[in-house]
Amino acid sequence: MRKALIVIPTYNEKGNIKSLIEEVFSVTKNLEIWSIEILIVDSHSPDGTAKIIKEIQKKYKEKIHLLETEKEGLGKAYFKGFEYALEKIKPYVIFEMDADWSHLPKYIPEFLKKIEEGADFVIGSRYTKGGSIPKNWGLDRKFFSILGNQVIRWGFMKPKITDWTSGYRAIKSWIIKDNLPSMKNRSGYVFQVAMLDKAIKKGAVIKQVPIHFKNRKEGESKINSLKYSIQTFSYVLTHSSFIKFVIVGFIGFIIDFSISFLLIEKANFPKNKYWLANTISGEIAIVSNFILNNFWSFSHKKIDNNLFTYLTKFLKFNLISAGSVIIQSLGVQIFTNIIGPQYWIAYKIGIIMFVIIPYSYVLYNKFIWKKK
Ligand SMILES: Nc1nc2c(ncn2[C@@H]2O[C@H](COP(=O)(O)OP(=O)(O)O)[C@@H](O)[C@H]2O)c(=O)[nH]1
Ligand SMILES: [Mg+2]
Repeated sequence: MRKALIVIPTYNEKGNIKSLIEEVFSVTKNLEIWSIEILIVDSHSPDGTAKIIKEIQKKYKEKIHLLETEKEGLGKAYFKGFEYALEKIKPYVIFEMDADWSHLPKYIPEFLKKIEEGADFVIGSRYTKGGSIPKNWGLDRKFFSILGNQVIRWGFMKPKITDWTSGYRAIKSWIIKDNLPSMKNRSGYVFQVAMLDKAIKKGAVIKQVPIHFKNRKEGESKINSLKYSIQTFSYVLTHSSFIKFVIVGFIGFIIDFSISFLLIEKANFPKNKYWLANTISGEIAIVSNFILNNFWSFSHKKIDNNLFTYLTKFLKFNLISAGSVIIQSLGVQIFTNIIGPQYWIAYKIGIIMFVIIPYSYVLYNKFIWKKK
């Protein structure tokens, strides 16, 4: 039997937790290769949630664990819970699940099936075909959740992952073990986003299960959407390879432009040597882009420390960059011939945004900074 541990953080969930625990055991009782245990992480709920757990522990014995922590938010509760789970319970898979019946236990077997099929990390997605959020959510909550997920999804350029902030997940323990040390100070949604981002960067196989997310049964929400949205947004800005790659491209553009300007205007390169000035500035920008991408944008996929690999990859990088130049010049010329010369700057910007950026990002990922 493989052990699957459902970690459920609770703060004032006395109206929900008993029936939820019973439902978890009821929907999983026929699973053949999985033994299910539950870890409740309760932050000294004043409503006496822990007392209810201690009562129900009499019935389920060692199947239910209780960890009592200080009230320091959801991220911290998960952090402490995971630490405890890895040290004391040693499960094969760890679930995250809310206590308020928003995450229906009936989906647990589907998550486990995906794990059996080879997934390392299964997300219960509200934003995929077959999933949903409650219709009566307020406009602000809908706005933060839907828009936030789109920003994260496209910021990380991972369109297949539709729900980054979902708190209903099954994760293999090795991922949590690897990631936990860097998660200590992550709170709320950022905790969820960071855990998933790090798993992807480690090469974990990610799968989704569609879920209908329900309104909480009893009690009230404790999450502050605006605060978490801002934190999450800044996490994406600082951790997305794609966004860093765009910034590096912009730095390259500035370098290219300034050096050619200096050579032509200040060092007085002769007219028939302008091509040389632009070649020098362009190549310096390419070298800078290559280094910045390797040590910053794609630092999780850094090129092996081997001179030959470096040189071949640098050569490929030059070829891809040459491709960009050709696409750009041809594109501007084609639009100029068709529409007219007056908008050439718009053509150039459009081609960079919609052709060059996706083209080079895809090729870099395919040929230079490949998944290990
Ligand atoms: N242990 C612990 N659990 C918390 C804390 N804050 C929220 N939770 C739990 O986290 C889950 C999600 O919280 P909830 O208020 O429903 O957030 P929402 O669904 O985003 O509105 C619930 O099971 C809460 O009881 C906390 O500080 N400590
Ligand atoms: Mg809730």
